[in-house]
Amino acid sequence: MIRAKYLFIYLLIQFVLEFTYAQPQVKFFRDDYKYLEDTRSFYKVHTIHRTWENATRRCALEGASLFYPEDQNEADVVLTHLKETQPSYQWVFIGISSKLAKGVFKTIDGLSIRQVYNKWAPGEPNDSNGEEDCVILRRDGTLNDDKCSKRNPFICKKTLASLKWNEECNVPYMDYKYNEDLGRCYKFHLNPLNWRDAIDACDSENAYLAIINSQKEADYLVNITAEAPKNKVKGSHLRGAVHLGFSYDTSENEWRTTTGETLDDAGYAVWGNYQPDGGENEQCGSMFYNGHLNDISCEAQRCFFICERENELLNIFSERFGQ
Ligand SMILES: [Ca+2]
Ligand SMILES: [Ca+2]
Ligand SMILES: [Ca+2]
Repeated sequence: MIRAKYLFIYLLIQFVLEFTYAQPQVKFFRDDYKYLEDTRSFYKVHTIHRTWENATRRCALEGASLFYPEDQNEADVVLTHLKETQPSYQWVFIGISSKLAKGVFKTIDGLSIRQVYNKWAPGEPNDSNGEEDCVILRRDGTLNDDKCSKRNPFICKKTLASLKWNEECNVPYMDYKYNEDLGRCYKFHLNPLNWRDAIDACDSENAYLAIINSQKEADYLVNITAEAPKNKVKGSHLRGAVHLGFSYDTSENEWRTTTGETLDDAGYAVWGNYQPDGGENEQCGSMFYNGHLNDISCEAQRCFFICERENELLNIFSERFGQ
């Protein structure tokens, strides 16, 4: 009887696994991107206004690119989506500029504007004061050249066709690496964020801020931290520690992982010398580059972080059958 039950579960899991791998191209990129079937692409309307350069960089960091309409259909579809989600927005920066050569408008991937959506508002582009090299798309569907240093909303785009599926980790990010011993996938993020934003960043990739469950896992995180090209990242951020998924639970008066376990129950509670030392100012969790735990500010300090993810199906499989 028991054997039959397990056989059934085994077959069920096999079926689900096969189904999963037969269709790796699920229409998912990130939680914060919306898939539009009409253009077979994912879009995210960014509500934090940025300069054109910053908007371009932001999209690249998300593994996407600054949106521009390829044709009338895409302009219509995306403007409809914009009006539904952000009714007050009058325009967005798009991925077209004449930054390289005055008056020559090109897309961020090098196409002439004449090859894509090219519907200027009357009298535009006028290069007012000789200062307008970046293009905005207005809600009425017309284009205008504007100052690149202005801060505007913008949209990032990822086409379904450009999506590569990471089979081992079951995510659309090739930079998640599978560790066979631990049965988990990890990504070292080189974009410094504060702890709360790091939580969101992992979450949007269908992962979570890494939680150390064993000495072995701590050793591995120390390794990927050592190997990450951290020195190439310029700008001011805290060096020497990476955010991890634990914080101080003020109602329980103890440190707990984001899954609600005490550090001891989670399997690793090796603090650095004199840590935790920050009191009320440091109620979130991090790891020194040597693997020892450290309390850190939840908002004030930006640093690198590691996201962790498990393929739930594979996990059930290995727990039941020890494989
Ligand atoms: Ca203009
Ligand atoms: Ca873990
Ligand atoms: Ca500390």
